Amino acid sequence: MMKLLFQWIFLGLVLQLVLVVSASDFKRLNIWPMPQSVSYGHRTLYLSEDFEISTEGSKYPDTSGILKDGFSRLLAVVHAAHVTDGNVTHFPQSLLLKGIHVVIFLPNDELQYGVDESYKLSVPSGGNPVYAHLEAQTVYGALHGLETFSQLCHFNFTTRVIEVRQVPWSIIDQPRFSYRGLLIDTARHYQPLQMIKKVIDSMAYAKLNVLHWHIVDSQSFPLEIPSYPKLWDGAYSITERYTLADAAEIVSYAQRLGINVLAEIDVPGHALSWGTGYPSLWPSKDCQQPLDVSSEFTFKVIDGILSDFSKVFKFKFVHLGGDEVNTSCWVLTPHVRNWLKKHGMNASEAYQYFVLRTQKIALSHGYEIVNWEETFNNFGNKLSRKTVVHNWLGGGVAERVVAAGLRCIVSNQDVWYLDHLDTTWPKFYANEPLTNITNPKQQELVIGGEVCLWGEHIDGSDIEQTIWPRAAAAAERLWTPYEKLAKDPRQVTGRLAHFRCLLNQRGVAAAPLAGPGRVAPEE
Ligand code: CP6
Repeated sequence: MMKLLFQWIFLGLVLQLVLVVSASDFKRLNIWPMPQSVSYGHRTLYLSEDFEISTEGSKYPDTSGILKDGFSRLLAVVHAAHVTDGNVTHFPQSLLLKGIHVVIFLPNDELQYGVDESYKLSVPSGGNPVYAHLEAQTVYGALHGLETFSQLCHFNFTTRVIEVRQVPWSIIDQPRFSYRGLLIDTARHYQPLQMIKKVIDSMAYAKLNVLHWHIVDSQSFPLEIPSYPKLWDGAYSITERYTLADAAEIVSYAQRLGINVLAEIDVPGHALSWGTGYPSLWPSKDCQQPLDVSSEFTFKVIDGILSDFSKVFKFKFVHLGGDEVNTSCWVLTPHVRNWLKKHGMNASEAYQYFVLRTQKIALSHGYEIVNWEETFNNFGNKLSRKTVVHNWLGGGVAERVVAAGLRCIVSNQDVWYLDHLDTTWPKFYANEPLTNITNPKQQELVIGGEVCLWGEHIDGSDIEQTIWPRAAAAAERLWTPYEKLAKDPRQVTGRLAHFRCLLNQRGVAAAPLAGPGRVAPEE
């Protein structure tokens, strides 16, 4: 009889535990993007006032201070929301989280495409002293782990200290795609250096890892190019410019957060501003783009730009554009028309010649190449095998690109263009890069995706609320294993709303999930 009673009590306890865990599943598992695997309990620990990082046993020397800075940022963000004026000393030692023990297995901090970003994070439910444990192959995996840890921390308004609830935690995580990008456009509107850095900070919160910097375009040329110093005569003004040192600062700032910078020159179609300083780059004074295909000087300038780029932009890819090329200027300008005739080319062959010659220049500077999809659509079989084709014109091209054995980045304008204000976050969430691609070898060629914020209508005053929270929806699509993604985006509304509040608390002007042009998923 007693035995039966105990059995019932035991069963009751187990049931209760299961219920607590499953009931809190939706409400309280507020990590964004969702990790590959998560388990947690129902106890609480309190962050010690001298919460510290320990790196004992780590192979990584952190000579450049990347991990140390990552830990400082962790402390800053968990303390950002409120003044933690509570006193933790009355809690038993066994409930005080003393620090986080970080073990990194690789000694170097080279950041490149495909770097190992995995990590394992555990927070025990007690001990003496109590330490969280973080293991990663690289310091960049460790930074992701610190970000996840920061999202487990909550301010308690009664005790006024920071808690880690739901311990013990055990999290194993790694990204689904290696390329998780955000495009910003500093040619249509200049963005101050500080704003670009702020965008980079916010990308790290969502575990995005490539800043695609569409630096220059037809409207302006803000970047200094020492080889051809008059190019930035095409800047909007004397102040709306970046020195090459500014660009190097952006690259180094991003790298320290695990983010690569993909620099773009969009040739030959989106380059009118280049001719402000060097008018001979235009076919003529009154027909100013695309760049003059008939002139050797055009390719010299491209070579100079990519040579200067290679000193600063260390990502293995450079973006060479190649989209929206209207060749009518080439046909209408007498000296270009004569050149075409002499070389037996029609305008579309000249477009191909331009793109392929530019690819060779980029390869000679050690870069692999990204090109917008028109290049593939027009002469895909001629592109260098080191080309990644960047989709934008809608769905469907990725299947053809990977079937042709080339790599692809997905940025379908119907669902991943942030400047389209009427595209709602559930659409961002639901866009699946591997749609209709079932062959595993072909799936591997889709290296990831990118959300694009074109700058025609965006400047420093509204860039953050136009990026967030919608970019975060795409960030989960690109990070989280397919099986763990919500089939219906409405299931993640609460968790995404929580993440956007977190962004607000960290000083990022992320917009509400509902509002003008951002319709709530319930509607
Ligand atoms: N600028 C450049 C743009 C766009 C592209 N390239 C663009 C085109 C259509 C839409 C949005 C952006 N503004 N250089 C296309 C890749 Cl809808």
